[in-house]
Amino acid sequence: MVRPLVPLVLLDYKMFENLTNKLETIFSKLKKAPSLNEEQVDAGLKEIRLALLEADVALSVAKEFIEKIRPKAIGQEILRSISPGQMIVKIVYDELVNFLGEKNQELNFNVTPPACMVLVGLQGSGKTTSAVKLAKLVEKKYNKKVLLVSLDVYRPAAQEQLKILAETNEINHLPVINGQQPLDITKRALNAATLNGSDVIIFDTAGRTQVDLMMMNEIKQIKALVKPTETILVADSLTGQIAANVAKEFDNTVDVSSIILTRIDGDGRGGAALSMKHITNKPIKYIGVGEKIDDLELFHPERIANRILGMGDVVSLVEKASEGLDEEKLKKSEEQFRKGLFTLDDYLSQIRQMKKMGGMEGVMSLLPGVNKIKEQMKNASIDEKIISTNEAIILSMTKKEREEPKVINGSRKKRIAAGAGADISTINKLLKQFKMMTEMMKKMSKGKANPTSSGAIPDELLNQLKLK
Ligand SMILES: Nc1nc2c(ncn2[C@@H]2O[C@H](COP(=O)(O)OP(=O)(O)OP(=O)(O)O)[C@@H](O)[C@H]2O)c(=O)[nH]1
Ligand SMILES: [Mg+2]
Repeated sequence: MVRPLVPLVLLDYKMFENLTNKLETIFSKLKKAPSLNEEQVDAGLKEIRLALLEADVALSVAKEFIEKIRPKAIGQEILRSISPGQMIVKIVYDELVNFLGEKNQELNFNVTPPACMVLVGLQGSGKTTSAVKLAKLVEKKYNKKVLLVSLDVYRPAAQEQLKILAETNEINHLPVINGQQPLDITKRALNAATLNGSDVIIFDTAGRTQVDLMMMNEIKQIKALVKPTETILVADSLTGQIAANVAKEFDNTVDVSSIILTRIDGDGRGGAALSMKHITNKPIKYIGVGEKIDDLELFHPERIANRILGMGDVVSLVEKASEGLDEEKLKKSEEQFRKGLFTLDDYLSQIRQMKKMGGMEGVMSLLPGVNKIKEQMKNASIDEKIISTNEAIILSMTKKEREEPKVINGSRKKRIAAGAGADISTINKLLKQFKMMTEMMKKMSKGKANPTSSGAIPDELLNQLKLK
């Protein structure tokens, strides 16, 4: 599609290093259509499936997810201001967010106090750390008195670990009695909570290197005693597929009510979240984003979806594009352009669209993998002000001048310069830039230049965009 828009000219040269890039390549070979056709959707979804697998989503989950999306994507109208590739990414993203569940899921305290919460999970998944983080959060956010209890009598010093963390962070904890077994500790905790008026008891349990029967039985017994409002599975997002299988086993055996996903600050690509949600259909309520006490955040499906697709913020770009761009105007200027009637007025409206999208910087910051272009632009010292200056210059022109820039002679330039508060040389630059653009557009419309082939802004155009 020919796009005679300044911002989109730049967008066309952006470096899509990942998914969108692949999709664009695929779509360039497919026939253009006003809405996504089956061929496009199939080709796109193939890439999406790979992206999901790369993000550690379990194969079965990825497959199922793709099958769900397919019928929704076919026939979707493609916004004129974005490409089919971006459209597919947006559809997949929305679906991912939807699928990952609601954000701001509240913890359940709905019992006569104390409300008991039991944290379970594999060894090293982050249970103890999360127990303390959660205790702090419950105190701060819900203004409740918490008692922290360690039931990990198996790993040496595990109870001591919780005690130290609790003391450091000034949270009540049940004193350790050496040799006492988990069920007895649990009973003692219930008594202590009643005595000291705790609203919530958070139980940290022992981990295992794998799910085992004894561990599960113990959890079942504890649950029977305390009737928890929450049985929270603490799962390490870095373990990807394993985490999903573990989630399933835990859920089948001890019936999990919600999930805390830890180490979201790490390199994992978040696929575990999708798998886990898919397999257990239990809400992910919080995510661990670091080792410190405050590093526990409410789960935001958008962030995980972003991470899974590794898209930078293509999605907000698409959203901004659909909000900010006037489809009718776009269509008109595209037609104009095809007829060789692209004017400075059209150019002006593009400049304004670009401004709406947050200027050059704004547009660039939304794109994934554009670091190279950002560098390129920085080195070329493109001045943000160029947008406003060009706007002022065009606004100082008469209608005729905007439609037929070639009539702009020396005296007209002087008048425009005075009106816009700009130098004649800046006006010359703008006119040259405009001329170059129209020439480039003409070439593109005749299919002589493929803007996405090089993946970079051509030097000529870049030089023209330099203000100084
Ligand atoms: N970066 C990061 N580290 C975390 C996070 N959660 C826990 N950790 C770290 O992971 C390590 C293990 O955490 P623990 O809370 O002791 O894990 P656990 O599940 O209680 O381990 P066991 O009791 O041995 O089963 C610690 O070094 C924590 O600081 C997180 O969200 N991000
Ligand atoms: Mg522990």
